[in-house]
Amino acid sequence: MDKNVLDRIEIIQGDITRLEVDAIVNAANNRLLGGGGVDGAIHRAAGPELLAECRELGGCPTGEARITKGYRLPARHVIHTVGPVYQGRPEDARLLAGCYTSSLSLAAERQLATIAFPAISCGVYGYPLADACKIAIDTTLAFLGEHPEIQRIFFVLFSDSDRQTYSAYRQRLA
Ligand code: AR6
Repeated sequence: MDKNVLDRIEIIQGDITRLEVDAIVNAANNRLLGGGGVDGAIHRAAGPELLAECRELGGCPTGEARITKGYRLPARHVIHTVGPVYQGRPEDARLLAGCYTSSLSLAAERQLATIAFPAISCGVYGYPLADACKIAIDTTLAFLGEHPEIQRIFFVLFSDSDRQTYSAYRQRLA
């Protein structure tokens, strides 16, 4: 693995709504009108202006992403992506990888240099964390290799055990 690329990803434990980055990624649903989990936390912290902008977007297909402003968040933008509900199909992995690629493509288009991801689909949507972690990191590393303008990706895990799973996988690649 190219060390420079691996050095551009950082794995941390914490609340993604607190991060001062160019964009945080939201694990949303197809309607993009808020919900529980990280989606609820982001809408609460961003304020009602976020929901108002989301209403204009008219939803988002699974595996794709849309971008809004960050409003009252420390992050400048929110990239809303919709992960698959885990059903153990090969399609799930393709859709989850699509969430990372679509989100990173939007960031690159807008020249955003620092982006933070939660563990998309790993809460209510039931994706096994160890499988999702490989997809998240492998897809992101491949994208970073082709996009030197993206400086830093943060993977923000809510629990310490989830952080350890991500850190262990990253270590295997070093
Ligand atoms: N910061 C970082 N990670 C968080 C935070 C936070 N503040 N809060 C939760 N997590 P989930 P999904 C972690 O369920 O599985 C919503 O209702 C959490 O521990 O938020 O993609 C949407 O509207 C888990 O590891 O998202 C959709 O309907 C991860 O974020 C549905 O849930 C994702 O858990 C999407 O489900």
